[in-house]
Amino acid sequence: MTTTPISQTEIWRRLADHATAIEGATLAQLFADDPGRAASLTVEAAGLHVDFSKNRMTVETRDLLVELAATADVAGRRDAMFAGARINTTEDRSVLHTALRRPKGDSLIVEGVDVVADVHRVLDKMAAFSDEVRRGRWVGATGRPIEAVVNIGIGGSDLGPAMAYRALRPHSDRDRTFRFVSNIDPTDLHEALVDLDPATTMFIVVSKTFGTIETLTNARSARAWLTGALGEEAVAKHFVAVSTSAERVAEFGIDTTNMFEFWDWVGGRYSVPSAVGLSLMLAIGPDGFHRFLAGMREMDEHFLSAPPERNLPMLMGLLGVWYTNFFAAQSTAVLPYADHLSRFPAYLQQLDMESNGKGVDREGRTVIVDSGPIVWGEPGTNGQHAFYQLIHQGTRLIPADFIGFSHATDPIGAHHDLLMANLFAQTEALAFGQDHDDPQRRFTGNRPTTTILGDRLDPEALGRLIALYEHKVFTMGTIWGINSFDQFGVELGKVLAVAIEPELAGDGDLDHDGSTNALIRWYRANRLG
Ligand code: G6Q
Repeated sequence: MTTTPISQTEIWRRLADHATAIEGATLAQLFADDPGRAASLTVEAAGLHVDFSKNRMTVETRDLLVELAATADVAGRRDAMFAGARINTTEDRSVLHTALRRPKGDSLIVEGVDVVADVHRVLDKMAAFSDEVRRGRWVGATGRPIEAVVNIGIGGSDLGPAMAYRALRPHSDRDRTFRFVSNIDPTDLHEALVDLDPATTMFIVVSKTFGTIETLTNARSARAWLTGALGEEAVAKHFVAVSTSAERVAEFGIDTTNMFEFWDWVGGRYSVPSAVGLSLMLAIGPDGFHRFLAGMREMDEHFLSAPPERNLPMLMGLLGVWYTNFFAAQSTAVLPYADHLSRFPAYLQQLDMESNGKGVDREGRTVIVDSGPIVWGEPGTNGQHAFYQLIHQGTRLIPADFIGFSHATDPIGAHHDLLMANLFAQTEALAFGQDHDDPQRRFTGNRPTTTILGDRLDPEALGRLIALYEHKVFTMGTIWGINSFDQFGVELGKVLAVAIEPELAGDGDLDHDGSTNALIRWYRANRLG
């Protein structure tokens, strides 16, 4: 069935008219006109307090955006995703990361298989393994317990666990060291291993396909480092794998009894709640990991059941579309006022830009309006002393999410109050600006922000935040008619370098364009010098 592109619908035209009508209204005016604005545009749900009122919207905008969601059938597609329909049409797959956090005892039969039972079989295996390692009962080849865990993976097999480990470090077992190796640049592996002892080091090789060149190259070099010290037999006690391909894991030389399975219906960038999160479970323990899953589930249930006008991921996604398509915003900033969330923006870059960075819709047509925005950010207050200048006084409109917590993770003196005072001050200044006779010193204000507050950065809160953004991205992709679950742009990169690598060490003729030929010749001439 062919659908009407969203930009040709009646509601899109009404939104365009409405955008023109409220374009001139400043946030200062909107607050003056409606004293109840902060209350009516704040949503308290799923453990979060989210203030949308400093956005360039009115209640009427919200209601029109809710109509847009209905026209794009966000709710229908959401239900289809949760039920296991093959909504990833280009790869003919279900999209079931939400099944990864369903409780034990639930059941979801997809094409004859109870996927929730499968999920818990693997979660139980992960928990048993984690307990062994954490209690020192899993010993290495020389009989010593594991003191360091090195996760080898890239993209979706790295960003989630690396971000989540950093976010939840205070909840982790501090006696053990955790490292994450992703880059093919040899310095990444070198730095990770330089002070580790092979006898007490465990490697987790994480690759959905077990065919990714960076991961396999790093894993082979790690194996050589281990076996050089402890011999070939050591692999069985020091290497485990996380993958969908038992065959390739066995081929690599890892015993499949030490393999933790996941499924092709889990996209890489959505995989941290699967076995891909094994390093996180080793760090924070099975109970901590289950709390993380419970937080995700809480947001899933909210996304499934809350009415659109109080549905956090839907509202965030709708606002994302509002700014991208009606205010020509090119980027969006995510600014966590929690240093432990320092990798959260990088994680969201993949989640959002790999999902919605597409120019063709599900039906193969060119998407004629802008789609996925550029996502960026750094923790506050650091960013304030760097790039906030451009958000305050630059020429571009950059909607920003400010994330903060009422409790400090590591309380010291008045630090946390100062941190949060900065968050509140920034959103106030961005919205209302500051007048000045000197235009250089003038802050025009009217710069939109959404403030997302939680109680404390614990496993549940991290789970809620991740699921919040997953469903935000889903909402946006659905409105644009995009398949948010494939990544052909990444796959091209996986094959291109393979052809050039042997040319670098050779001296044969080159058949690229003039620039690439010259660059390869320069490298050949200089690489051994
Ligand atoms: C994620 C992407 C991509 C992928 C990596 C690693 O959604 O598909 O980032 O996760 O390329 O792939 P493997 O896990 O197969 O090694």
